[in-house]
Amino acid sequence: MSSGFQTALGGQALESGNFLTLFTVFMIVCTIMYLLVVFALMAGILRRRQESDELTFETGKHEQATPFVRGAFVGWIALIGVGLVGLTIASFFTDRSNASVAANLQLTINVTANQWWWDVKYTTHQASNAFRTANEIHLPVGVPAEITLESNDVIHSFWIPNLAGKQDLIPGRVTDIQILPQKTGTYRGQCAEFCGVQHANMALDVTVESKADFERWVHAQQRPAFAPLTKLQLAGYRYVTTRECSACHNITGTPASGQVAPDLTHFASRRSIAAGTLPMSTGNLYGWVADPQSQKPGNKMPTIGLSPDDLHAVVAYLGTLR
Ligand SMILES: [Cu+2]
Repeated sequence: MSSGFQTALGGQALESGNFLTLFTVFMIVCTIMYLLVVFALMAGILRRRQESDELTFETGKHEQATPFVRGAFVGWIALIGVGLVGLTIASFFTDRSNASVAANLQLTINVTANQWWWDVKYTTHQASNAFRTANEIHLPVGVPAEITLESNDVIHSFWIPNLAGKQDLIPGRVTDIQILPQKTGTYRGQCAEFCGVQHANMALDVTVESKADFERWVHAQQRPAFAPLTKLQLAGYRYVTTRECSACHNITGTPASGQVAPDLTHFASRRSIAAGTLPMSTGNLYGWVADPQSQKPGNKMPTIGLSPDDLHAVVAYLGTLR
Protein backbone atom coordinates (compact mmCIF):
# COMPACT_ATOMS: atom_id res chain seq x y z
CA MET A 1 0.00 0.00 0.00
CA SER A 2 2.90 2.31 0.44
CA SER A 3 5.76 3.24 -1.79
CA GLY A 4 9.09 1.89 -0.69
CA PHE A 5 9.90 -0.71 1.84
CA GLN A 6 8.67 -0.72 5.43
CA THR A 7 11.83 -0.85 7.49
CA ALA A 8 13.12 0.50 10.77
CA LEU A 9 16.51 1.04 9.07
CA GLY A 10 15.27 3.41 6.38
CA GLY A 11 16.42 6.67 7.94
CA GLN A 12 13.75 8.85 6.27
CA ALA A 13 13.44 11.10 9.31
CA LEU A 14 15.91 12.52 11.83
CA GLU A 15 14.88 9.93 14.46
CA SER A 16 15.17 6.87 12.25
CA GLY A 17 18.41 8.28 10.75
CA ASN A 18 19.87 8.58 14.26
CA PHE A 19 18.74 5.05 15.09
CA LEU A 20 20.37 3.79 11.90
CA THR A 21 23.68 5.46 12.82
CA LEU A 22 23.51 4.10 16.37
CA PHE A 23 22.64 0.63 15.09
CA THR A 24 25.64 0.73 12.73
CA VAL A 25 28.00 1.83 15.53
CA PHE A 26 26.71 -0.97 17.81
CA MET A 27 27.07 -3.52 15.03
CA ILE A 28 30.67 -2.52 14.26
CA VAL A 29 31.79 -2.47 17.92
CA CYS A 30 30.01 -5.74 18.77
CA THR A 31 31.33 -7.46 15.62
CA ILE A 32 34.92 -6.50 16.48
CA MET A 33 34.46 -7.77 20.07
CA TYR A 34 32.88 -10.99 18.87
CA LEU A 35 35.67 -11.65 16.35
CA LEU A 36 38.30 -11.03 19.05
CA VAL A 37 36.59 -13.53 21.39
CA VAL A 38 36.40 -16.13 18.62
CA PHE A 39 40.03 -15.47 17.69
CA ALA A 40 41.19 -15.90 21.33
CA LEU A 41 39.17 -19.09 21.64
CA MET A 42 40.62 -20.54 18.44
CA ALA A 43 44.15 -19.54 19.49
CA GLY A 44 43.61 -21.32 22.83
CA ILE A 45 42.39 -24.48 21.15
CA LEU A 46 45.08 -24.57 18.47
CA ARG A 47 47.99 -23.58 20.69
CA ARG A 48 50.54 -26.34 20.78
CA ARG A 49 50.81 -28.06 24.07
CA GLN A 50 53.99 -27.03 25.88
CA GLU A 51 56.42 -29.31 27.70
CA SER A 52 55.24 -27.91 31.01
CA ASP A 53 51.63 -28.87 30.29
CA GLU A 54 52.37 -32.49 30.99
CA LEU A 55 53.81 -31.48 34.37
CA THR A 56 50.71 -29.43 35.14
CA PHE A 57 48.59 -32.48 34.62
CA GLU A 58 50.79 -34.68 36.76
CA THR A 59 51.43 -32.29 39.64
CA GLY A 60 47.94 -30.78 39.63
CA LYS A 61 49.41 -27.27 39.48
CA HIS A 62 48.22 -24.60 37.12
CA GLU A 63 50.51 -23.20 34.54
CA GLN A 64 51.85 -19.74 35.36
CA ALA A 65 50.65 -17.07 32.95
CA THR A 66 53.42 -15.58 30.85
CA PRO A 67 53.81 -11.77 30.81
CA PHE A 68 52.33 -11.79 27.30
CA VAL A 69 49.14 -13.55 28.44
CA ARG A 70 48.82 -11.24 31.44
CA GLY A 71 49.23 -8.19 29.20
CA ALA A 72 46.67 -9.49 26.74
CA PHE A 73 44.22 -10.09 29.59
CA VAL A 74 44.59 -6.53 30.95
CA GLY A 75 44.31 -5.16 27.39
CA TRP A 76 41.11 -7.15 26.82
CA ILE A 77 39.47 -5.76 29.98
CA ALA A 78 40.50 -2.22 28.98
CA LEU A 79 39.04 -2.78 25.49
CA ILE A 80 35.69 -3.89 26.97
CA GLY A 81 35.66 -0.77 29.15
CA VAL A 82 36.40 1.52 26.20
CA GLY A 83 33.78 -0.25 24.05
CA LEU A 84 31.04 0.08 26.66
CA VAL A 85 31.85 3.73 27.39
CA GLY A 86 31.88 4.42 23.63
CA LEU A 87 28.45 2.82 23.14
CA THR A 88 27.07 4.75 26.12
CA ILE A 89 28.32 8.03 24.66
CA ALA A 90 26.85 7.18 21.23
CA SER A 91 23.45 6.41 22.87
CA PHE A 92 23.59 9.68 24.77
CA PHE A 93 24.16 11.76 21.65
CA THR A 94 21.41 9.89 19.76
CA ASP A 95 18.97 10.66 22.57
CA ARG A 96 20.02 14.29 22.65
CA SER A 97 19.63 14.73 18.90
CA ASN A 98 16.16 13.13 18.96
CA ALA A 99 15.10 15.32 21.90
CA SER A 100 16.25 18.48 20.09
CA VAL A 101 13.27 18.16 17.68
CA ALA A 102 10.89 18.96 20.56
CA ALA A 103 12.47 22.40 21.02
CA ASN A 104 11.36 23.65 17.62
CA LEU A 105 7.89 22.22 16.95
CA GLN A 106 5.85 23.79 14.13
CA LEU A 107 2.96 21.38 13.76
CA THR A 108 0.81 19.43 16.19
CA ILE A 109 -1.40 16.51 15.25
CA ASN A 110 -3.63 14.58 17.61
CA VAL A 111 -4.02 10.87 16.96
CA THR A 112 -6.55 8.78 18.88
CA ALA A 113 -6.39 5.01 18.55
CA ASN A 114 -9.57 2.93 18.38
CA GLN A 115 -10.20 -0.75 17.80
CA TRP A 116 -9.13 -0.80 14.92
CA TRP A 117 -8.52 2.53 13.27
CA TRP A 118 -6.76 5.85 13.77
CA ASP A 119 -8.65 9.09 14.37
CA VAL A 120 -6.50 12.01 13.21
CA LYS A 121 -7.09 15.68 14.13
CA TYR A 122 -5.16 18.62 12.77
CA THR A 123 -5.53 21.53 15.13
CA THR A 124 -4.35 24.91 13.97
CA HIS A 125 -4.38 28.27 15.76
CA GLN A 126 -7.92 29.00 14.63
CA ALA A 127 -10.42 26.39 15.72
CA SER A 128 -12.41 26.95 12.53
CA ASN A 129 -9.48 25.63 10.49
CA ALA A 130 -9.20 22.40 12.41
CA PHE A 131 -10.12 19.26 10.54
CA ARG A 132 -10.34 15.55 11.06
CA THR A 133 -9.34 12.58 8.96
CA ALA A 134 -8.67 8.90 9.61
CA ASN A 135 -5.98 6.30 8.97
CA GLU A 136 -3.71 8.79 7.20
CA ILE A 137 -1.26 11.46 8.22
CA HIS A 138 0.38 14.04 6.00
CA LEU A 139 3.60 15.70 7.12
CA PRO A 140 5.57 18.48 5.42
CA VAL A 141 9.21 17.49 4.85
CA GLY A 142 11.75 19.25 7.08
CA VAL A 143 9.15 20.51 9.55
CA PRO A 144 9.44 19.26 13.15
CA ALA A 145 6.04 17.84 14.09
CA GLU A 146 4.58 16.62 17.34
CA ILE A 147 1.97 13.89 17.39
CA THR A 148 -0.01 13.64 20.63
CA LEU A 149 -1.41 10.19 21.22
CA GLU A 150 -4.51 8.98 23.04
CA SER A 151 -6.58 5.82 23.11
CA ASN A 152 -10.33 5.31 23.36
CA ASP A 153 -10.25 1.67 24.41
CA VAL A 154 -7.16 -0.48 24.98
CA ILE A 155 -3.41 0.06 24.76
CA HIS A 156 -2.17 0.50 21.20
CA SER A 157 1.25 1.46 19.88
CA PHE A 158 1.96 4.04 17.20
CA TRP A 159 4.75 2.97 14.88
CA ILE A 160 5.98 4.33 11.55
CA PRO A 161 9.18 2.28 11.20
CA ASN A 162 10.69 4.39 8.42
CA LEU A 163 10.37 7.57 10.47
CA ALA A 164 10.66 6.92 14.20
CA GLY A 165 10.42 4.48 17.09
CA LYS A 166 7.26 3.23 18.78
CA GLN A 167 5.10 5.12 21.26
CA ASP A 168 2.26 3.59 23.26
CA LEU A 169 -1.27 5.03 23.30
CA ILE A 170 -2.72 4.46 26.75
CA PRO A 171 -6.38 5.00 27.76
CA GLY A 172 -6.71 8.02 30.07
CA ARG A 173 -3.24 9.35 29.32
CA VAL A 174 -1.74 11.59 26.66
CA THR A 175 1.63 10.55 25.28
CA ASP A 176 3.53 12.15 22.42
CA ILE A 177 6.17 11.57 19.79
CA GLN A 178 8.20 14.07 17.77
CA ILE A 179 9.18 13.48 14.16
CA LEU A 180 11.34 15.49 11.80
CA PRO A 181 10.76 13.91 8.35
CA GLN A 182 13.64 14.36 5.95
CA LYS A 183 12.60 12.45 2.82
CA THR A 184 9.37 12.67 0.88
CA GLY A 185 7.44 9.48 0.27
CA THR A 186 4.57 7.38 1.54
CA TYR A 187 5.31 5.21 4.51
CA ARG A 188 3.24 2.55 6.17
CA GLY A 189 2.50 2.87 9.86
CA GLN A 190 1.12 0.05 11.96
CA CYS A 191 -0.26 -0.54 15.44
CA ALA A 192 2.57 -2.34 17.23
CA GLU A 193 0.79 -3.54 20.38
CA PHE A 194 -1.65 -6.42 20.14
CA CYS A 195 -5.07 -4.83 20.63
CA GLY A 196 -7.65 -7.40 19.54
CA VAL A 197 -8.55 -9.65 16.63
CA GLN A 198 -8.06 -7.00 13.93
CA HIS A 199 -4.76 -5.67 15.33
CA ALA A 200 -3.02 -6.60 12.07
CA ASN A 201 -5.57 -4.55 10.11
CA MET A 202 -4.78 -1.32 11.94
CA ALA A 203 -2.42 0.42 9.58
CA LEU A 204 -2.08 4.03 8.53
CA ASP A 205 -0.59 5.77 5.53
CA VAL A 206 1.91 8.50 6.24
CA THR A 207 2.66 10.87 3.38
CA VAL A 208 5.71 13.08 3.68
CA GLU A 209 5.51 15.80 1.03
CA SER A 210 6.79 19.25 0.14
CA LYS A 211 5.41 22.20 2.08
CA ALA A 212 3.42 23.34 -0.97
CA ASP A 213 1.81 19.91 -1.46
CA PHE A 214 1.08 19.74 2.25
CA GLU A 215 -0.64 23.15 2.20
CA ARG A 216 -2.71 22.04 -0.79
CA TRP A 217 -3.74 18.89 1.05
CA VAL A 218 -4.66 20.87 4.19
CA HIS A 219 -6.83 23.29 2.18
CA ALA A 220 -8.57 20.39 0.45
CA GLN A 221 -9.24 18.71 3.81
CA GLN A 222 -10.65 21.91 5.32
CA ARG A 223 -13.31 22.17 2.59
CA PRO A 224 -16.75 20.76 3.35
CA ALA A 225 -17.73 17.66 1.39
CA PHE A 226 -18.62 17.99 -2.31
CA ALA A 227 -22.34 18.14 -3.06
CA PRO A 228 -23.85 15.21 -5.01
CA LEU A 229 -24.22 15.86 -8.77
CA THR A 230 -26.13 12.95 -10.28
CA LYS A 231 -29.47 11.43 -9.29
CA LEU A 232 -27.73 8.29 -8.06
CA GLN A 233 -25.27 10.28 -5.97
CA LEU A 234 -28.15 12.30 -4.52
CA ALA A 235 -29.95 9.11 -3.53
CA GLY A 236 -26.71 7.95 -1.85
CA TYR A 237 -26.33 11.32 -0.12
CA ARG A 238 -29.86 11.01 1.28
CA TYR A 239 -29.22 7.49 2.53
CA VAL A 240 -25.82 8.18 4.09
CA THR A 241 -26.76 11.44 5.78
CA THR A 242 -30.14 10.41 7.18
CA ARG A 243 -29.96 6.67 7.85
CA GLU A 244 -27.68 4.35 9.86
CA CYS A 245 -24.35 5.71 8.54
CA SER A 246 -24.83 9.22 9.95
CA ALA A 247 -25.24 7.97 13.51
CA CYS A 248 -21.51 7.14 13.61
CA HIS A 249 -19.81 8.99 10.73
CA ASN A 250 -19.27 12.70 10.24
CA ILE A 251 -19.35 14.33 6.79
CA THR A 252 -18.68 18.05 7.17
CA GLY A 253 -21.22 20.20 5.34
CA THR A 254 -23.97 17.56 5.59
CA PRO A 255 -26.37 16.48 8.36
CA ALA A 256 -24.14 13.44 9.04
CA SER A 257 -22.37 14.33 12.28
CA GLY A 258 -21.60 11.09 14.11
CA GLN A 259 -18.34 11.22 16.03
CA VAL A 260 -17.53 7.62 16.92
CA ALA A 261 -16.40 6.33 13.51
CA PRO A 262 -13.89 7.57 10.92
CA ASP A 263 -14.66 11.01 9.46
CA LEU A 264 -15.77 10.53 5.84
CA THR A 265 -15.65 14.13 4.58
CA HIS A 266 -12.77 13.34 2.17
CA PHE A 267 -12.90 9.58 2.45
CA ALA A 268 -12.40 8.84 -1.27
CA SER A 269 -9.11 10.76 -1.34
CA ARG A 270 -7.51 8.19 0.97
CA ARG A 271 -5.43 5.28 -0.20
CA SER A 272 -7.22 2.58 1.74
CA ILE A 273 -10.50 1.47 3.30
CA ALA A 274 -10.77 0.40 6.95
CA ALA A 275 -7.26 1.25 8.17
CA GLY A 276 -5.28 -0.45 5.43
CA THR A 277 -7.58 -3.47 5.18
CA LEU A 278 -8.46 -2.88 1.51
CA PRO A 279 -6.99 -0.63 -1.19
CA MET A 280 -9.37 2.20 -2.12
CA SER A 281 -11.35 1.17 -5.20
CA THR A 282 -14.98 1.06 -6.29
CA GLY A 283 -15.01 -2.73 -6.19
CA ASN A 284 -13.62 -2.85 -2.65
CA LEU A 285 -16.03 -0.12 -1.60
CA TYR A 286 -18.96 -2.29 -2.75
CA GLY A 287 -17.56 -5.21 -0.77
CA TRP A 288 -16.97 -3.09 2.31
CA VAL A 289 -20.33 -1.29 2.40
CA ALA A 290 -22.28 -4.46 1.56
CA ASP A 291 -20.69 -6.58 4.27
CA PRO A 292 -18.00 -4.99 6.44
CA GLN A 293 -18.12 -7.93 8.85
CA SER A 294 -16.91 -10.37 6.20
CA GLN A 295 -14.06 -8.00 5.21
CA LYS A 296 -12.83 -7.21 8.72
CA PRO A 297 -14.64 -9.50 11.20
CA GLY A 298 -15.24 -7.97 14.61
CA ASN A 299 -15.00 -4.32 13.55
CA LYS A 300 -17.68 -1.98 14.86
CA MET A 301 -19.39 -1.25 11.52
CA PRO A 302 -22.45 -3.48 11.31
CA THR A 303 -23.54 -5.31 8.17
CA ILE A 304 -26.83 -3.55 7.49
CA GLY A 305 -28.01 -5.53 4.49
CA LEU A 306 -28.56 -2.69 2.00
CA SER A 307 -30.86 -3.27 -0.96
CA PRO A 308 -28.97 -3.37 -4.31
CA ASP A 309 -30.36 0.08 -5.23
CA ASP A 310 -29.26 1.61 -1.93
CA LEU A 311 -25.84 -0.06 -2.21
CA HIS A 312 -25.27 1.39 -5.72
CA ALA A 313 -26.35 4.83 -4.50
CA VAL A 314 -24.24 4.78 -1.31
CA VAL A 315 -21.11 3.67 -3.18
CA ALA A 316 -21.71 6.32 -5.87
CA TYR A 317 -22.01 9.02 -3.20
CA LEU A 318 -18.99 7.85 -1.15
CA GLY A 319 -16.94 7.95 -4.36
CA THR A 320 -17.58 11.71 -4.63
CA LEU A 321 -16.05 12.42 -1.21
CA ARG A 322 -12.65 13.39 -2.52
CU1 LIG B 1 -3.96 -1.32 18.06
